[in-house]
Amino acid sequence: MKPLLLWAAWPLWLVLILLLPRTWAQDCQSQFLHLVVLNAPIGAEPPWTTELFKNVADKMVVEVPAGQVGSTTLYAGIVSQLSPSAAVGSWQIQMTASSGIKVTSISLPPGLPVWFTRSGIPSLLGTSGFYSSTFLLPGKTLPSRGTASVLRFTVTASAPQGDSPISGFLRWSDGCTGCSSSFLNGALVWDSSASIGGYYSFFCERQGVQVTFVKKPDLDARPGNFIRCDPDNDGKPSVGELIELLNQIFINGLALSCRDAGDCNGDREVDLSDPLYGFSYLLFNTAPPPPPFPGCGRIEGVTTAASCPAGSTSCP
Ligand SMILES: [Ca+2]
Ligand SMILES: [Ca+2]
Repeated sequence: MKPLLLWAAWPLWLVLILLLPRTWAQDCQSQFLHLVVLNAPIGAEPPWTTELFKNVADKMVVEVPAGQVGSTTLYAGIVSQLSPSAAVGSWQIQMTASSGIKVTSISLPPGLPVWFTRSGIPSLLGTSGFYSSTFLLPGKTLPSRGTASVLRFTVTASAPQGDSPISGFLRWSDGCTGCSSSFLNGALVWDSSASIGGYYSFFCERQGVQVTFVKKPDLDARPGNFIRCDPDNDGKPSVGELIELLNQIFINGLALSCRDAGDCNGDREVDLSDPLYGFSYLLFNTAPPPPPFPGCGRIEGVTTAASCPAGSTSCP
């Protein structure tokens, strides 16, 4: 390819460059500091490092009863565990919540280090994100090998829970409110021995956390287990209950607690053919009912809570 053609193909090169892995964000081993998202608060006393990383999360799934608005609590933690010289004097975080979730509160967890104070007001709460800054008390630094959870925030679903999952991404934002120069995703640390360039350093960080609210399974909506051709649910078929099934079909109307148990031939209907199928099996030893028979069970995708509610039979 001639040099001229190479230059003409610059849009292709640009795309390739943009697709290169962003290794800087994952290269945690070379960083002094980490900003992590925790799914649980951790203790107030050192050593914290092991517990911090045990609780690190990059995605959370929260079950929510139908109709309620989902909510969960996350913790931001700063870890300075890789270098004994990585002391932190103050820090600042910007976060943005994508649509689907919103941040509804931000606070310092109670009972955690007394050397924190907060300066700066949480703002822009909601899907547009928020800004907060936290400073250590004068003369204090974080321990050089890990620290406690430092910020607690509540993430709430943007709508009541329905059948569909509600998902959003909480991420550390681009840019810096009040900074004279822009910086990439990150929390900001300054007045710190971990600073790079004398002013601030970037965290080796989780880019954020995916929070997904899903409908909590309704236990009453589960299908039950049953034995086919056992319409009275006593564990086995009998002539007497098949006569009763005939009565229901022709005279009284079906009154089966588990409709599937009356479907002796397994064609998903309960009609005259079912007691006849059962009589034939019991009296003339013809083919047995299809599964679930003679033990308990259900047919996935066929048995439903409507056709055989949980607890409607003697089956476990
Ligand atoms: Ca029976
Ligand atoms: Ca049938």
